[in-house]
Amino acid sequence: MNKFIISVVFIVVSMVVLRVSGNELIVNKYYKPNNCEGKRLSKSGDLLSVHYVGSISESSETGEHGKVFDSSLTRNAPFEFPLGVGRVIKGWDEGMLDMCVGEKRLLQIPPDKGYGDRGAGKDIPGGATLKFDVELFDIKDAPPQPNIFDELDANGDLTITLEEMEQWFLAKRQITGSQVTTAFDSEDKDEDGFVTWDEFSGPKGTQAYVDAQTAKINAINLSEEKSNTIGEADKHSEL
Ligand SMILES: [Ca+2]
Ligand SMILES: [Ca+2]
Repeated sequence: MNKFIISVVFIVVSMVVLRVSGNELIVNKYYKPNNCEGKRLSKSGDLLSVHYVGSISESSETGEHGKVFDSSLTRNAPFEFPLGVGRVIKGWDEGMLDMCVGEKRLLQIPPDKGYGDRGAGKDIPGGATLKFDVELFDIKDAPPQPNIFDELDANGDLTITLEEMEQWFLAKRQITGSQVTTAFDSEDKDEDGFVTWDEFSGPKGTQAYVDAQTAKINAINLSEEKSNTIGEADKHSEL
């Protein structure tokens, strides 16, 4: 697998490095097909088909540098996933936007856009920076995804409380008691007692859902402010 990585690194046709700052996602667009211009580009909600090799980055603070932990090549089948809906790690959702079929990228993914402090499996320890060599094979329209976040967030305030999660599981008759608490704790990454949309790792719609929901919340707040003001005015008129 290392051979594969080394060979693609040397067949560098074009190199565009997007650096944001320090511990951020780095997207190295090292190969673009000639006919990429004007073609369909991957966007949030699309169903992507990719080949990938995942390894521990040379810049990682933990783990064995260069260690390949997963590869679709060994399975000989591209991996399919909906982009931008929280079904894969953030580094993928953000690092594979605006790609055309045939394009190849190297993603360097910091822990907070990868597997965080918990890690995953024996080869990805907590705090690991990951490197993914990805090639896009196909873009399709994704079937509509369920928005489990929205189902969980019963009062629509864009945060999930333990109580909301308990109610949801109660209705689904899936898990109860301490199992729900465990599920909740694993989602509430900053342990503040609320699961935000960013924290939630399940199917949760796209940014458009968050924007629409935020607009609703703002509208409600505004009308509450108004009725409070009217209430105040009434009080004064009584005086
Ligand atoms: Ca809520
Ligand atoms: Ca939280």
